[in-house]
Amino acid sequence: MIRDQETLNILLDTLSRFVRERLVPQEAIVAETDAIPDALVSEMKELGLFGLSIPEQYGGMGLSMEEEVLATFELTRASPAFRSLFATNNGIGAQGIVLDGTPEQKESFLPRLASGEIVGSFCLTEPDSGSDAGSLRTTAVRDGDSYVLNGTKRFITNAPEAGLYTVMARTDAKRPGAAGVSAILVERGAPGLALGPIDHKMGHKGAHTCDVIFEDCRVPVANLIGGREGLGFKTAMKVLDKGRLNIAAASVGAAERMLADALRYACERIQFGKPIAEFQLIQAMLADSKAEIYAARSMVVDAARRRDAGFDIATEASCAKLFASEMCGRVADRAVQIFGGAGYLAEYGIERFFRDVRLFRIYEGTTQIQQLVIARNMIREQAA
Ligand code: COS
Repeated sequence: MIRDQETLNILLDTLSRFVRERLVPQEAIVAETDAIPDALVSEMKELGLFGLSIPEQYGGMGLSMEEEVLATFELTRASPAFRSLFATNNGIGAQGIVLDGTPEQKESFLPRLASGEIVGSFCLTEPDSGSDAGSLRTTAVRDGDSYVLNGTKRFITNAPEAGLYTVMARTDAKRPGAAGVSAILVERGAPGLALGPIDHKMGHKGAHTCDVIFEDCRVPVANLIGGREGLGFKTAMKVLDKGRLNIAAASVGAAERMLADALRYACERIQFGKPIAEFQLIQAMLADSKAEIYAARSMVVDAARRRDAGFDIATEASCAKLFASEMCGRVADRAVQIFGGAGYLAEYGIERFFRDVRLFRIYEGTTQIQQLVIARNMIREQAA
C-alpha cells in the first residue's frame, strides 16, 4: 500500500541521492576499517533511517510494507553493511515490540529506536540452536518481580552496538519446544549481561556480530513482551516473516547494483576489438540477471502488498526470500565472471559484494528452512 505517492517519491529520491553521494564513495573505507564513520551514522539518523517502519506516533515514519521494500531497494544499492546498522531497528530488533509489545513497552522503547538513539538486536540463535530455533536453551526464571536469564546467544547482528536486546528464552522448563519460549527485553548495562569478542566474518565488514552472554542476568518482569509467557516463539516467527521479506528486498537492491556495475564494465571493456557487451555469451549473463531480478522484485512487491492488506504472508515471505537470495547469489557470480580477472581484485569492489551477499542465503532462515516453511504450509493447506 502506498499512502501518498508524491511523498514517497521524494523519500525514494532522497535515499537514492544519499546512497549515490554519501554511501557508495565510502564503501571501500568501511570495508577496510570495519567501521561506519560516525558522521555517516549521524546522517542516517537525520534521514530517519532507524525508524522507517516504526509507527509515526512513536517518532518513526510508519512506512507500509510496500513503501518499506521500495526504500530497501534503494538503500541496498550500496554495501549491505550500511543497511545492517539501521535494519535491526526497522526489523528484527524492534518489531517484536511493534507487533506484540504492551503500550508501556512501546512508549518506553520505540521512540529511542526510531531516532537511532539506541540500536535494537534480536537474540534467537544459540551455539546449539540455529535452524531448530524451538530447541533454544537460554532460560528466564521468574524470581519475584524479575526474570533471571542464563544462556548464550550467537551470531547476534549489531549486538556490539545495541542498547536493547529482544531475547527469546525458555520461561517454562517443563514445556519443550516452541511453547515454553518467551520474548524478553534486556537493556544494555543490565547486570549479568556480557558480550563476546566481535566475530570475524567473510563479509559485511562494518557490520558487527558477537555472542551475547547472560549469567544470572536480572531484568524486570515488565520487560516480558506482551506481558504473557509462552508467546515468544510466535513473536519471533512473525518478526521473521517481515524480516525475510526485507532480506528479499535487500537481495534485489544488491543484485541491481551488481548488474549495473557489470553492465557498465561490459560496455567499457574492449576485447577482440569491441566492447565485451557485444558478445552474446556476455549478453546471456546480463539478460538472465535482468529477468531474474525483475521476477524477484515483483515477488517482493506482491508479498509486501499482501501483508499491507492484512494477509498472513509466511509462505510468500519465504518464497521471496528463497528466490531473491538465491537469485542474488547467481547475479553476484555472473558479475564477477563478467569482470573477469578484475572481478577477483578487491579494488573493483565486485568481489566484496560477492562475499557480502552470500549471507542473504543464510541469515533470517537458510534457503533450506524457507523450503521447509513453504512445503509445510502447502501440506497444511491441502489438509485443511
Ligand atoms: N507466524 C505465527 N506463528 C507461527 C509462525 C509464523 N510465521 N510459524 C510458526 N508459528 C507458530 C506455529 O503455529 C506453532 O504454534 P502452535 O503450536 O500453537 O500451533 C508454533 O509457532 C511452533 O511452530 P512449529 O511447530 O512450526 O515450530 P518448529 O519448531 O517446527 O520450527 C521452523 C519451525 C523450523 C520454521 C522455525 O524453527 C524456524 O523458522 N527456524 C529458522 C530460524 C531462523 O530463521 N533463524 C535465523 C536467526 S534470526 S537472524
